[in-house]
Amino acid sequence: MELLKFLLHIVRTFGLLGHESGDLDQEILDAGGLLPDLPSIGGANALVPSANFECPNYSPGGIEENLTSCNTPSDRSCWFEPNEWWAPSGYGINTDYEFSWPDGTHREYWLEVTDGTTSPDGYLKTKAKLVNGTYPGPLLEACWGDQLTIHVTNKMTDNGTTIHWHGFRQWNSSEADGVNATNRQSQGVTQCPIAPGSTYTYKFRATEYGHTWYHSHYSLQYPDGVLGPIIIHGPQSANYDEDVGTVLISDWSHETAFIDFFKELTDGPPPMQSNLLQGRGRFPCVQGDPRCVGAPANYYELKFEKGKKYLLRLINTSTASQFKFSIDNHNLTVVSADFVPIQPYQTQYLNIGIGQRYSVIVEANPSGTDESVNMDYWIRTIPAVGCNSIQFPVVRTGIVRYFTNSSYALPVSTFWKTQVNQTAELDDCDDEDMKNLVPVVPKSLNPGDYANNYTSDTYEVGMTEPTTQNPMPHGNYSRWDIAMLPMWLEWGNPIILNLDKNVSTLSPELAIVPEDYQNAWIVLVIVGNLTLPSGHNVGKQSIPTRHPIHLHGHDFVLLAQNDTEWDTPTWTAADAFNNMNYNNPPRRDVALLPKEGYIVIAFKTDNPGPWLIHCHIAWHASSGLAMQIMEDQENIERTIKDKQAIQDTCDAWNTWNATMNVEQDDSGI
Ligand SMILES: *[C@@H]1O[C@H](CO)[C@@H](O)[C@H](O)[C@H]1NC(C)=O
Ligand SMILES: *[C@@H]1O[C@H](CO)[C@@H](O)[C@H](O)[C@H]1NC(C)=O
Ligand SMILES: *[C@@H]1O[C@H](CO)[C@@H](O)[C@H](O)[C@H]1NC(C)=O
Ligand SMILES: *[C@@H]1O[C@H](CO)[C@@H](O)[C@H](O)[C@H]1NC(C)=O
Ligand SMILES: *[C@@H]1O[C@H](CO)[C@@H](O)[C@H](O)[C@H]1NC(C)=O
Ligand SMILES: *[C@@H]1O[C@H](CO)[C@@H](O)[C@H](O)[C@H]1NC(C)=O
Ligand SMILES: *[C@@H]1O[C@H](CO)[C@@H](O)[C@H](O)[C@H]1NC(C)=O
Ligand SMILES: *[C@@H]1O[C@H](CO)[C@@H](O)[C@H](O)[C@H]1NC(C)=O
Ligand SMILES: *[C@@H]1O[C@H](CO)[C@@H](O)[C@H](O)[C@H]1NC(C)=O
Ligand SMILES: *[C@@H]1O[C@H](CO)[C@@H](O)[C@H](O)[C@H]1NC(C)=O
Ligand SMILES: *[C@@H]1O[C@H](CO)[C@@H](O)[C@H](O)[C@H]1NC(C)=O
Ligand SMILES: *[C@H]1O[C@H](CO)[C@@H](O)[C@H](O)[C@H]1NC(C)=O
Ligand SMILES: [Cu+2]
Repeated sequence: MELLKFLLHIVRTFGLLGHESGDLDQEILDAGGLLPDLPSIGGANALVPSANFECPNYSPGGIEENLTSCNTPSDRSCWFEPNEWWAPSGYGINTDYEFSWPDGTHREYWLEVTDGTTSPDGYLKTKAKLVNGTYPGPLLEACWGDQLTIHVTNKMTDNGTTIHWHGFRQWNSSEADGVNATNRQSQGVTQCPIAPGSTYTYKFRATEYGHTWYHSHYSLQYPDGVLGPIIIHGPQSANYDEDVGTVLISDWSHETAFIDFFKELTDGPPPMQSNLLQGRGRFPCVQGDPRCVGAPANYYELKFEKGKKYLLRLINTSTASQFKFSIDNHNLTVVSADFVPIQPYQTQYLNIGIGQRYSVIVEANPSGTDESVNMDYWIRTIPAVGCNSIQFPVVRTGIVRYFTNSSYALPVSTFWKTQVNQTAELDDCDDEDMKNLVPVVPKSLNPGDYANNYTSDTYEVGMTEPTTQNPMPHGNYSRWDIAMLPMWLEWGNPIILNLDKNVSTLSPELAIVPEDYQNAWIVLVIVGNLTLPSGHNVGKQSIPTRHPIHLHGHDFVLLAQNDTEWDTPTWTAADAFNNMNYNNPPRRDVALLPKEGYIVIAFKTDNPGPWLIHCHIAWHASSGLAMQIMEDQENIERTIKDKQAIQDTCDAWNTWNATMNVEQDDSGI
């Protein structure tokens, strides 16, 4: 019960910092203003898929030369028609992309990471870090099966960088996973950081399709702006007319994350100032503050034509906040979770945890339509109570307008509140219900299939607290952990260059967990450690909280997600295992570990590599809530295509650092 008090304390603190969460039709924080004639869907950041992207007839000279595209507005499930010689089953939503994908073509992209300034919410962030000078960074597009070559150049002056391609399985290409090594006593994962002035080339195949994001995995760099969306064109499980592209939902801090992190270590979660939709927010600036440069003129807008169906590709790129997404008077039909196509289901709100993605189809057919009046509707992103620290949240963050009936003024539409139990809906920050996330391509496991049983593979997410006898290394702070010790990597010496070593001889701070199996199911039980560390202070971050857990290298199956305690006399681990859903459970790459509860996930060891598993709350990952799953160690080496490039990157990093003497101040990821 004491725990509950802590939580209430936090909730109230955040409430005081911010708004009255219950009042969803509060006055808008800034004038907003009348909106002039607007550009087409998407707006300034060019996050819209190119109209003429060559997909799926994308491979002149490749095997697809002889295949016929079949992806049309009336059948989005089809990609290539069956062809007796070249693809007897064709390619489409029922293809198991873990084993089969079109040949695709080769696409090459160049990205530059720079220091910069940006003001997405009208307030200047002076120490931003940007991809190609923009926040969010440019949209990368490809087609299912394409081979991607992406050159990343570090043009910053005082940071290394690495880019992680979130959710890609990186089958046989762990060297392209973009997870650097950190510092002094420990070692990195799949590469060294790219030193200023250097370039690293990532090569991998898009065996999956859908949408995702790329982001820096160098320390706390992504909250400062190093991220952008990716679309891999492919089939969908329901039909739509237009793809309006990726929609990024995020929190935003005016301070650099490197500084915010010290607040996290010393005082608990630092406040974030704003929330953004598609890189736009509205911060209530104090007049005369020189950093107050004015909010973006327009809200993020979608222009709808009545009767059409639109595909929205939502991504939560937050640092620490949870939201609910909704559009007044419009249902959302959810068709994919992360990269995995699911049986469509309808909802009015969608909970999106950090790092998670959902594709939704919105039919331009609002409830209660009266075509004699204006048809403009708010898009809302509501920070979940108890799951955000946004000081000045703006609930109404975007607008849907109908071509024929728009007022071009701010909408007067109201929240779905007449149709739901508002109290119940707002007072949580949960994942979508597991029961709704039914993959199109079914996969099941037999309870006897797994190599490790639950007793040997349970991990407790907890907080390691320094004591007088045992001060914490790397700064005497409390740190989150999942593998007993908070992770601390060594940037200059990644694990990928140490594959000949026995894991047991490496530093425990690297948090390496060997899984030396081939084609076996590995079941991981991840539970919250409910024992508070000694010396725990009310209000500190060691309060049991929710953690969005992300695994690299695999889509995992989610066997259980429960907000009650693991392995109690009345509900033992054996009871839990007997009651899990083994029959086509949800598959994805991020799942929320409920506060004080547990998740049970499983994956098949068919992709040799050192794969990170970590909390996607940036503060927690930096603090140490991460471990490296060393999958099938003896076979990793043969999957590495260009070891020299990895070595060269390390040499450049170590040379640069020899003069800069960069201090690693966090786990490294
Ligand atoms: C396409 O089919 C033609 C006729 O069967 C064949 O000559 C050609 O090699 C095929 N193209 C590819 C890329 O396989
Ligand atoms: C990023 O910027 C570089 C340098 O201007 C340019 O060559 C490249 O095409 C840009 N990349 C994308 C994806 O727009
Ligand atoms: C990265 O750059 C920020 C300033 O932009 C600096 O505060 C931080 O110490 C640097 N950290 C590392 C590890 O390079
Ligand atoms: C990875 O390697 C395995 C075994 O060699 C092979 O069957 C599979 O097709 C490879 N995957 C990719 C994406 O190339
Ligand atoms: C940089 O090099 C110094 C020694 O020259 C070392 O102490 C430090 O850990 C290195 N920093 C990183 C981030 O590798
Ligand atoms: C993004 O994830 C964070 C952390 O789980 C969560 O607080 C936030 O509400 C999510 N955003 C949306 C739009 O769901
Ligand atoms: C939204 O979905 C609900 C439940 O499926 C349904 O009753 C309602 O008619 C739908 N409303 C619209 C506007 O489609
Ligand atoms: C609405 O939700 C609250 C909180 O969960 C609950 O106490 C209340 O009974 C619910 N009301 C209805 C009408 O379901
Ligand atoms: C399950 O774990 C126990 C204890 O670690 C071990 O003795 C047993 O062999 C394991 N069983 C299987 C099937 O792995
Ligand atoms: C759980 O937390 C307590 C207090 O911090 C700690 O003593 C204990 O070792 C933790 N257990 C595990 C399995 O991490
Ligand atoms: C969650 O755990 C409780 C016991 O703690 C159990 O009664 C319940 O069935 C579990 N829920 C699911 C969905 O497994
Ligand atoms: C990469 O190195 C930086 C610098 O220490 C560190 O902050 C970051 O956590 C590292 N990333 C990984 C994945 O090790
Ligand atoms: Cu966490």
